[in-house]
Order: sequence, then C-alpha cells, then structure tokens
Amino acid sequence: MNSLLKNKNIVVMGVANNRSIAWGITKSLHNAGANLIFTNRQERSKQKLEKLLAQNEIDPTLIVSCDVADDESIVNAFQEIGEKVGTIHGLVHSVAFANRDELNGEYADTSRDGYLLAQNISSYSLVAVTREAKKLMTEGGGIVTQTYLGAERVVPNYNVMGVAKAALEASVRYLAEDVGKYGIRVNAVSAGPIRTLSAKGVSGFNDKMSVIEEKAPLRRQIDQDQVGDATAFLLSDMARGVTGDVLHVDSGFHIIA
Ligand code: NDP
Ligand code: KAL
Repeated sequence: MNSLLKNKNIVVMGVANNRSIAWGITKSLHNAGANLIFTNRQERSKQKLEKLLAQNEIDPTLIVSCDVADDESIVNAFQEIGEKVGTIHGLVHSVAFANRDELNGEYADTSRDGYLLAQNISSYSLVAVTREAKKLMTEGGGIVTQTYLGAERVVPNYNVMGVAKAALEASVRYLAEDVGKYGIRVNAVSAGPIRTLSAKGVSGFNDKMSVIEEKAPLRRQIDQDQVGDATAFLLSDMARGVTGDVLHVDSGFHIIA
C-alpha cells in the first residue's frame, strides 16, 4: 500500500477477466489509494469485473458501459462519469481488437475493413476518449494506453495490429502536445507478451513468450502486476515530467538486437 494516487479519480477501460492487463493495473491503482471508475463493452466482462472487485474487497466508485466503436456510447459514458463523479485525474486505455484471421499470414493480405476495424478500436478510440476525458480533467491528469513492440518492428503475425499500434503511439505524441497545456500527460506502456484472453489462440504467441526467457536482459516473463505498477507510476506525480513517451515493460527485450 502507498499513497501515490490517494484521492485521485481514475477511469479504467478494458478489464475482461482476472488475466486482463487492466486488472493488474486496477490492483496497482487500488494499492496506490485511487478511487476507481470502470468501463466495459460486454455485459459478461462487467459481471466478471464485479466478482473480481468483490473478491479483492475493492469498492468501485462507478461502473459504466462503453463501446469505443460508438461515439455516442463514449460521450454518454463520460457524461455519466462527469455527473456522478465530477473531476477525474486519470484514464487507463487498455483496449484493442483486430479480426483473428488477419493476425497471421501476410500483412499484405489485410482487407480494407479489417485494417479500418483495427485502427478504429485500437487507435482512434484513444483520440475519442481523450477528447471526452479532458473535459473532466479540470485539475490536470494522466492518460496511459497499452502498446506492443510490433508498433516499432515487424513482429510476425502481429500484422494489422502492429500498424494500429504505430498509429496509437503517434497519437500519444500528438495528444500529449494538445493537452499538455491543460496539465494533462499522455503516455504508453509497451508490455512484453502476457497470456490474456486477447492473446488466446493467436498464432505465434507461445514463441514470443519463450524468447523472453532466452534473450531478454532480465530473462523472466512479464506479468500484469509489472505493467500495473508502471502504469500507476505514469499516472502519478512521480512522472510529472514525462509525457508523449512509451515506457517498455518487457524485461528489457527491446534493447536486444
Ligand atoms: P484482454 O482481452 O483482457 O482485454 C482486451 C479488452 O479490450 C477487453 O476488455 C475488451 O472489452 C476490450 N475491447 C475490445 N473491443 C472493445 C470495444 N469496441 N469497446 C470497448 N472495449 C473493447 O487483453 P489484454 O489485457 O491483453 O489487452 C489489453 C491491451 O494490452 C490491449 O491494448 C493490447 O493490445 C495490449 N497489449 C497486450 C499484450 C499482451 O501480451 N497481452 C502485450 C502488449 C500490449 P470486453 O471485455 O468488454 O470485450
Ligand atoms: C506477436 C504477437 C502474437 C499474437 C498476434 C496478434 C495479437 C493481437 C492482439 C489482439 C488484441 C487480439 C484480438 O483482437 C483477438 C480477437 O480477434 C478475438 N478475441 C476476442 O474477441 C476476445 C474474446 C476479446 C476479449 O478480445 C478483445 N481484444 O476484445 C503479439 C503478442 C506477443 C503480444 C500481444 C498479445 C499483444 C497485444 O496487443 O495484445
């Protein structure tokens, strides 16, 4: 327990179950004393979240539904948060989606619809939620999204999602410039491979896990708690001089040639 985020109201988007990166983040933010507001797309995820919160004795400030594919849903979610909570100090964006059949084979075979879907859910959504969240960040704040090395390098099978994450990381920089004048910082965490529901069944995931233990400087796997603590740091005043950046939480894998 620490008090890095005491009395801070923070919105967490993207808890699907106990393996979600956003759940690791939730535990770190709770340990830092934050008040937590959640958004889910699926009702099923909301039910899982409610159960997890109860099991861990975390009392949520609010849970609202939000489908980031739908502008109205985003506007309504943040309107409700504004009405019920008032000022917010942080936002965690931990949401991505691409069609499974486009996460293997050749990137050149990506369909127009599949390309736009990945960009829509995984990249544009950060722009849309920043626009609504900044209205509630009247005391300044922090926004943190989740990215992956496939944005910077060609990682087999990551394909259309790598291009979406490249756009997401560029958005982090442009958004950071926009909202810096309001005292709001925007950063990304680039996590190494973590076994989550999204990662389930995607080609090449197991190979990516095993190479971390062989080649990464720390020679150990990355877990949700490591990403959670790094995200809590970026949201806190300890990171007050950091914006528009990508922090790698990957056992150092990205520095190795
Ligand atoms: P999860 O499957 O646990 O989380 C993915 C979340 O995305 C789900 O909660 C899902 O919501 C949400 N989502 C998808 N579409 C929408 C939508 N239209 N509107 C709102 N929410 C939506 O996987 P992870 O925790 O692994 O993924 C979280 C983030 O971490 C992603 O951005 C991912 O790219 C990134 N990441 C993951 C890595 C890994 O190895 N796992 C590595 C690096 C980055 P719902 O549950 O309601 O469907
Ligand atoms: C090189 C790696 C191997 C895997 C390649 C692609 C991974 C893409 C991630 C993307 C988010 C997965 C999906 O969109 C899955 C989706 O098509 C099907 N799943 C679902 O619908 C579930 C039920 C819901 C909850 O999922 C979502 N997303 O809504 C990359 C590895 C090493 C690292 C990873 C997994 C990175 C990452 O970005 O997740």
